[in-house]
Amino acid sequence: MQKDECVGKVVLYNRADCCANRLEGAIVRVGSNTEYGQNAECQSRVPASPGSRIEIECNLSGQYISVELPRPDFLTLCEVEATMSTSCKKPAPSEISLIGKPTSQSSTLDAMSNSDHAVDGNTNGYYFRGSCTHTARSNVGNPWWAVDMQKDECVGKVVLYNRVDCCADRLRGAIVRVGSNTEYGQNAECQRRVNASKAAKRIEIECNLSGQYISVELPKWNFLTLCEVKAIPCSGNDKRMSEETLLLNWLKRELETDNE
Ligand SMILES: [Ca+2]
Repeated sequence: MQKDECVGKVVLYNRADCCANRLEGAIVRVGSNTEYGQNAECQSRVPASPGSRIEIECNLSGQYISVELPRPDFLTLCEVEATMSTSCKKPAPSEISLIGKPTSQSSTLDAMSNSDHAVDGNTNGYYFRGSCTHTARSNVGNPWWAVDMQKDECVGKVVLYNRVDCCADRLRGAIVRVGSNTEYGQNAECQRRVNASKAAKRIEIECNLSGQYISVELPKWNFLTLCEVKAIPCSGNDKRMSEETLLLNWLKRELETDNE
């Protein structure tokens, strides 16, 4: 639409000579992300046995309207109309910006490995491109890295970008925490640790925890390198869930410990 609009309803005009069912289940989205699949879904999908004119309630703001079939099939639209509204909900931000927020780490190898390289907005995993962190050789305690978000945030997910030129396995078993204790090791653990047998290039960890600090800690001594850390906010439901999640996580960990 070339600028942000508050879209009340989207009207789809379906093919009438045949094949009307191909539009069944289609997802209409409105938002400003050019990766349209990331934009918010309207209030309903195209129903079964759609007619020739389908109205979908949206009340969403954004620059783009997209229509997507949730399966491989022909997508035909004879016309798309949008009615404007004044009652749009503000879309939730898709990321908690960590760029430029204060960071720290247990030790720093050299000038190329500063802790703020994990929040410089660059996910490049080649260490010598200078956008990754790197702790020094030290046998004092487990290595850690932390960012101060400067206010309480509900963190739905933490995304870790691992080093790719070598040494990806150093991140195995890493523990991600979110909380407001400046002794980061006291904050609640996210729902799982980085896989203990293989660490991927990009690792998503579900958290659904609130707090001012995100920290990443290795469970034993090794070099800790992070090429970027991103945080995705909780969705509304996650926020309500976070207390229960804390308890469930604790139970899960207790059970895992019993099994070991
Ligand atoms: Ca970086």
